[in-house]
Amino acid sequence: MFDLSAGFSGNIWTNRSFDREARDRYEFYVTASNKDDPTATATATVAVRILDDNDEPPRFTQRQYVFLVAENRPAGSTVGHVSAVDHDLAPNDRHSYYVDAVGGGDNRAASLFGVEQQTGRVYTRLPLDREHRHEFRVTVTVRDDVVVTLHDSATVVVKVTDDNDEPPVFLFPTKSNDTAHVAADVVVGGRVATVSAVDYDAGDNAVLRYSIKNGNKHGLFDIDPVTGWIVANGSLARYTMETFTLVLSAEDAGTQSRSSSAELYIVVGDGMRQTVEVDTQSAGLVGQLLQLPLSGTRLVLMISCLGGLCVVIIAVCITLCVYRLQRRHKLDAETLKGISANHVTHEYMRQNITHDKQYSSCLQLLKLNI
Ligand SMILES: [Ca+2]
Ligand SMILES: [Ca+2]
Ligand SMILES: [Ca+2]
Ligand SMILES: [Ca+2]
Repeated sequence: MFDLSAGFSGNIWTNRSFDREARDRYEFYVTASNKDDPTATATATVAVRILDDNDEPPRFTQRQYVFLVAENRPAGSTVGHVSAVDHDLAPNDRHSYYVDAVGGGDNRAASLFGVEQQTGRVYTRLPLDREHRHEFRVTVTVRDDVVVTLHDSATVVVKVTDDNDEPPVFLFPTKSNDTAHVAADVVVGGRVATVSAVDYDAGDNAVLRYSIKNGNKHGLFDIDPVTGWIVANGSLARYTMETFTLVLSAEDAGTQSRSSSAELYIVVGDGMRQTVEVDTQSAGLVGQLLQLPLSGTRLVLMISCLGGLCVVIIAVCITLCVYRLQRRHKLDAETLKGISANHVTHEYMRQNITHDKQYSSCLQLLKLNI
C-alpha cells in the first residue's frame, strides 16, 4: 500500500486509494541504514491516518416503515420516526429528511404528512378520517447536507386506526319507510319486521345490537338484538287495525359506544279475511284461490276447478263434431236428390263420391228416382 523512495529523501507515497470507512489507520516500520556501514541501522514506526472524504450517502435503516396512527388526531401529531445513517465523519455525516412529494406518486398523501428535517419525526398536517381513507404510502428522502446528490429513499406506510366516531345509521325504518303491516293472526314468535342499520366504523365500533326502547305496549313485540328481527311476543288478535309505535335503538360495541334511534309503526291488519276481500276486487276467483294459504282446502278447490273446466271443454268438442257430421250427411242427400237420374252416370258418382257408404246410398236414391 505504501512505497518508500530509495535514497535520501525518505518520501512515502501510496500505491492505491483508501477507504476510510473500511480502515482509517495503518502502521508500518521504516529502516534507515548507513550506506558505508550497512550494519548501522535505525528503525521507526510510521502511522498513517486516513482522513475522511464526504463519499458516503446517508442510508435509511429500513426500506419501509409501517406506522399506526389514530384518526381524528390534531394536525402535528406524531406518526413515527425514520432514521438514516451516514458513515462519514462529521461534518460529512450531516443529513436532512424530506417528504418526497413527486417521486412517491401520491401527492395527496404527501400533502398530509411532514417529516422534521433533523429528527426524522413523521407527523400529520391534518386530522385523518379512517372512513375516508385508511392507508397512505409516502416516500421519504434523506440527503447529505453538503453533497446533495448523496441521498436515499424509503417508503412510509401509515395505517389509520379506527376511532368510534360514526353512529349507527338505520336502513330500516327510515323517515320515508317507517311502517310494517302484520296480520292479526300472526303466530307468537312469527316475524313482524326486520330492522337493520349500518355503522361505518371498524371492529367492535361497528358491531351493532338492536333493542326496543319504547312503545312496546303489553310487551307484544320482541326483537333479536343481533338479527334485528321483530317478532310477535303475544297474540295480536285483539288489536286489529291498531297501530303500535316502537322506538328502536341500534348501539355499537365500541368502548365509548354510540347509538341511534328510529321509530317503527306496526299496523295490525285483520288477517287472512282482509287479504281475500282485497283480492276479490282485483283478481277474481283464481286470484282468491292463489291467495289462500297452501292447504288441503286450497288444493281441493283448485283440482275441482280444473276438472270442471276439462269436462266443459270435452263436451264442447263432442258437440261440434256431431254437428259437423250431421250437416255433411244432410248436404250430400240434398245434392243427390236434385240431380236427374238421366244425367248422372255411375261413373260420375264414382268420381265425385268416394266414400263407400255414401256411394251405396246414392245408388239406392237413383234406383228410387228411376
Ligand atoms: Ca467518507
Ligand atoms: Ca456523507
Ligand atoms: Ca371511525
Ligand atoms: Ca360506531
